[in-house]
Amino acid sequence: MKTILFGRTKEVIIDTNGPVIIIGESINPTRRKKLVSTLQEGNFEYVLELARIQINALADVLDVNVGFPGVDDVKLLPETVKIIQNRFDIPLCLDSPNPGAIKAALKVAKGKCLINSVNGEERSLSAILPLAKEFGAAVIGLVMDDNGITHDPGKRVAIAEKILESAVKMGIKEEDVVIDPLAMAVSADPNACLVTLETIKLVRQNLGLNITLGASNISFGLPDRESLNAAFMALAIMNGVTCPIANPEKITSIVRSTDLILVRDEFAIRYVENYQKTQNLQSD
Ligand code: THG
Repeated sequence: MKTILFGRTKEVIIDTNGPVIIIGESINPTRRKKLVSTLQEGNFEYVLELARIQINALADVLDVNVGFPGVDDVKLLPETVKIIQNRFDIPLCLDSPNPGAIKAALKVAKGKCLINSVNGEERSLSAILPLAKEFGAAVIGLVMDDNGITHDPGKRVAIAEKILESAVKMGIKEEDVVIDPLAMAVSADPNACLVTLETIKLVRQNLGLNITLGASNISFGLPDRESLNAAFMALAIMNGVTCPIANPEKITSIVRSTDLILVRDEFAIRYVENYQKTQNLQSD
C-alpha cells in the first residue's frame, strides 16, 4: 500500500514495504520556548531554521504544529505553511486539533499534505474527513474515540477500522488513511509500549495500512530518552510502522540501520548516505 504526498513539486511515497519515511517532529512548541516567543513576535526565522536542520538530517516530511495557549492557529498555521513552502519543497503534515486551522492551512498549502489528525469520535470524523476529501489530502487516524483511549489492542484496531470505513464512505482512498496506534509514556504505564507494538502488528495484518506514531512520546519523564526512543523505534518498525513522527537529528541513523537489517536498502545506499551526511555536518 502506497500513500503519496507532495510538497510544491517533490513526491514522497510512504510504502508499507518500506523504506521508512521520517516525519520531522521539531516544529512543535512542546518544551520549545523559543518557538513560542519567536512566533508570538511574528518572526519565522526560527521555524525556517528548524525546517532546514530537519531536512539536512534527512527528514522526508515535516510535521507543522504551532499550537500553544492563546494562539490563533487559524491564522498562524496557514501563515507558517506558506513561509515554509516558499523556502522548502518538502511535503507537510498539518498538526492541529482545530479543524478550522487545518482547513485554513489546506487552503494555502501547495501539493498534497497529510492531515494530523482525525480520530474515531463522530465530531472529529465529520469535521476532518470532508476536508481530506475536498483538498485531496491524506489523513492520520488516531485510534481513540468517544470512550477515550483503550488499552486493548484489539479495540484500538476496531477504531482504526471504523475510521477507515468512514473515510472510504466519504470517497477518500484507502491508501490515504494512515493509522496512529497511539504511543504513550512508558513512565506512566509499564504496558504502554507493548500495547502500542501489538496494535501496530494487528493494523498491519488486518488492514495493511501505513502506520505513523509520535515516537518520542514514549520517553517523556525518563532520563536518556535517546536510548529508549532508539530501542522502541527498531521494534516499532519491525512490527509495521512506516512513517514515524520523530526527531530526525536523533532517529535517522536508527531508521536507516533498521531498514538495512530488514533488507530494504540495497547496497546499503541509504545507510551510507546518512553516514556521509553526518560526517559532512561535522566538518561544516
Ligand atoms: N501522534 C500524532 N501526532 C503527534 C503526536 C502523536 N504530534 C505531536 C507529538 N505527538 C509528536 N511530536 C513531538 C514533538 C516533540 C517531542 C515529542 C513529540 C519532544 N520534544 C523534546 C522534549 O519535549 O523534550 C524536545 C525536542 C528535542 O528532542 O530536542 O519530545 O503521538 N499523530
